[in-house]
Amino acid sequence: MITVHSPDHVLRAARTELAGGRLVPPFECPERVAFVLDRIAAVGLGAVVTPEAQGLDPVLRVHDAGFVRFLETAWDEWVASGAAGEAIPIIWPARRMSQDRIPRSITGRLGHYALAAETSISQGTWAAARAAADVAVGAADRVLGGERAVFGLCRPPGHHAARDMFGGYCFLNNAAIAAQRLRDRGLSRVAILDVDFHHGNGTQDIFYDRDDVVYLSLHGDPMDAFPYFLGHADEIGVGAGEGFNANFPLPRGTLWPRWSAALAEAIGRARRLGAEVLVISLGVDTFEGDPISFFKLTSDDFLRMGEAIGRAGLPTVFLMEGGYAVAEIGLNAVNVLMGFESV
Ligand code: Q9C
Ligand code: ZN
Repeated sequence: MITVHSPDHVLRAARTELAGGRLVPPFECPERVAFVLDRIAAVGLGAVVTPEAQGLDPVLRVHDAGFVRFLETAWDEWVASGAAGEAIPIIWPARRMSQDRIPRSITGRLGHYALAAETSISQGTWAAARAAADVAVGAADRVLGGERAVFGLCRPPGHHAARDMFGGYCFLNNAAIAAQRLRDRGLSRVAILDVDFHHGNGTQDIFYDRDDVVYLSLHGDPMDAFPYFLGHADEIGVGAGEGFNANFPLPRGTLWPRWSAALAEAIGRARRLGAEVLVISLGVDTFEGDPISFFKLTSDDFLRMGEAIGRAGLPTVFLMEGGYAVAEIGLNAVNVLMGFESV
């Protein structure tokens, strides 16, 4: 399997994440990709190629132009405002506050465009986020060109990024950008299958009223897990999109038997809805050793996950999302790809 990868991911190297009332080194760090590349080389998965630069057109197909402009300029404005640390939002347009007037101040705009406070904007964040979008498009284009499956080693991840919001370590929604690319280049129905531990609130948001991109997600029950305010089983889509969104919230301590039963249901749904291609939001933070999640999948379970996805028999774009047990992320992510290839 070909891997698409951009060395520019290292430009996202924030020093701070707000966690437990402290500023700590971010869980979402550049070493994650280094471990995945090491494992790809160790098992001889296949060639690693650099993506073509795409410009912003594929990004603007799914993201708000004002939001994209904000991401582009936020760091420079933050520095110009005299702040010493990284850019972290401190206030939001919460209930009964105006949602539609976008403040002039960088602090006000951070609150307008953020959905969470753990994710600081740092120097280089925008360049890395753009490179991850190029990776997603590069992977989609290779599947359009006839590859059975391609791995886009995206970093930073994307599935929490909504049309006009960043957070949860995500800035641009790589999976949504890839799915839209597949639609724009001729496929009629795309299914995004999100196996990251967290619900992909951003992806759901982007496609919630559409029937041409199905969103299916297995994740920690939002009553107990980030992003807390989306990802319930009764969120089924709206308007033309009704019936084209399916959430499978699962409890603390979920093991392979229960997780894989939900996976089988999700894959069955994708097939019945007529998906021609799968985009997999491949987070491996479902691993038993993940420091911020609460499922209990083993490294061997990731092989079985890949096999189950392979048995769907559809062209597949894998895109990296989360996974914070850094020493095991390569083993776990590449196990999914090897399981897929074994089918
Ligand atoms: N103190 C992805 O997996 N909350 N994002 C973490 C840890 C944010 C995860 C709390 C989790 C975001 C792509
Ligand atoms: Zn995650």
